[in-house]
Amino acid sequence: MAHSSSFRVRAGLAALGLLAVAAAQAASLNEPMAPEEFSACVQQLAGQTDLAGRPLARADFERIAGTAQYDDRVRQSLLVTTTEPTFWWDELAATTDEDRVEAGRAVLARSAPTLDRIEAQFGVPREIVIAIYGIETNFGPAQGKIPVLNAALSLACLRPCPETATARGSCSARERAFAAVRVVRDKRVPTEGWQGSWAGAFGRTQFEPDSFEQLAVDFDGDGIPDIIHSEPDAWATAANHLKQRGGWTMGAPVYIEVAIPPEQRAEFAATGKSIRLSDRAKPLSQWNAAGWRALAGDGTSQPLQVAGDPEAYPFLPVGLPGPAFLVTRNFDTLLRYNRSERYVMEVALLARKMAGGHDFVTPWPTDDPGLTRAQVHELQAWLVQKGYTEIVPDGVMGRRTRDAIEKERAAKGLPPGRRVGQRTVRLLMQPS
Ligand SMILES: [Ca+2]
Repeated sequence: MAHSSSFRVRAGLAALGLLAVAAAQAASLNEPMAPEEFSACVQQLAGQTDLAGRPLARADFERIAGTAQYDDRVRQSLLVTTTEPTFWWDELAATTDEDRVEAGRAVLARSAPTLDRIEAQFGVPREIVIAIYGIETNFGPAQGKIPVLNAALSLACLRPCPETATARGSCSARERAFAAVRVVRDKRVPTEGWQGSWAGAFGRTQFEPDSFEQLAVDFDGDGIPDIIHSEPDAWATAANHLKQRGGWTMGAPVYIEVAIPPEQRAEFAATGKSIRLSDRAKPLSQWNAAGWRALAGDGTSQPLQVAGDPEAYPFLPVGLPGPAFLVTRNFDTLLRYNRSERYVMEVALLARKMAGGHDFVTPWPTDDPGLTRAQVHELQAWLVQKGYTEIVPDGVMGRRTRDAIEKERAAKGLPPGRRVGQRTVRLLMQPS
C-alpha cells in the first residue's frame, strides 16, 4: 500500500492523498529536518492524542514515540515523488513482467488449499490476492527496511496536518503515527526490527498501521494476526480489506479493454491525464447497445457480454490515443486498497496474466515502450561497468540509475532525459 521502489513511492504518495499538495510543499523538503525540530513535532503530536481516531493515552504516546528517530530517507522519498515523472508504460512493463507472472503462478500452485479457503471465506479471487502480494513485496522479501515507528513519525512531521484538521481521525499522516504507536503499545508487532516502507507500510502485503489495526486476520490458526511472517495471515488480511472496503463481485472482471465508436471518441482525446467517469456507470449491455465493443487478444471487436451484466464506466489512463477500458465496481474496491489508478491496473493486469490472459491490445502512445526488471537489471550492470559504482543492480529504476541515464544520454548525444525504454536503451548501450 505504500512502498520504497520508484513505483512504490508513487503508490505510497497516492495512498496518502498528498499528490495535490506535494508540489506546493516541495520547497519545505529541501533540507533534512533538524533533530530538535523533530522532537518539537513529536511533542506537539503528544498534545493532540485526543484527536486520534481510536483511543490513545498521551502517556503511552510519549513513552513509545519518545524512542522514535527522524529518518531522512522519508524526506528523500517524498522528494523523488514530487520531482521524478513516471509513465504508465514503464511501470506496467516492470510490475507485470514475465518473471513476476511466473513467480505468481508458482505461488498459486504451491498454496492452492489455503487460497481455496481464502476465496471461499472472503469472496476474492486468488489471482488478485497473489497479484497484490507480488506487486507489494515481490512475493514476500521486499517488505521495506525503515523502522515503521520512525517512518510514521517522520512522515507526520514532514507533512504536518492543516490547522483545520481538528476532528478525530481527520488527518491521515497523524493518524498513521498514532496507529503505529498503538500497534507497539498493544504488542501486535515485534518490538525489535519492526520495519517497512518509507511511508510506514509493513508486512507481506504492506499494510499501514491503521489498516492493520482494523483489518488484520489470523488465518494460519495460531491466534495471532501476523502479516510479516505468515503468508496465510497476510493474504487473508488483504482479502479482508477488499471484502470490508467495497467487496468483490466474483465473475466480474476489473476491466474490459474496449473499442469506442468513432463518433464518440472526441471527448476522450488525449489530455495527458487520466479520464475516469465513475458517474457514467451502467450495465455492459447498455454500453454494447451504444456501440462500445470489447477488444479480444487478437485485436478483434466482440460484443460486451459478461454473466450478470455488471455495471461499468469508462476509464482511459492517458486519453486517446491509448488503451481504453470499461471498469467495474471491482476497480473501485481495489482503489480503496491503494488510491492509485495505476496500482489498480497493475494488480488487475498481473492477475489476468497469471490466469493465462493477455496484455492490453492497444499500444501506449510512445515509440519507446517500458523495460522489464530483467532489462533494467542488465542496464544497471552495464552502468556499473561504465563506472557508476554507486548503483546496486536490483531491477528497480531508482534515482541513482536515472542520474546515470541522464549523463549517458548526454554523452551519447541523445535528447536530454532521465528515462530509457526499449528503443533508447539499445542506442545507449551501443558501443560508440
Ligand atoms: Ca497467525
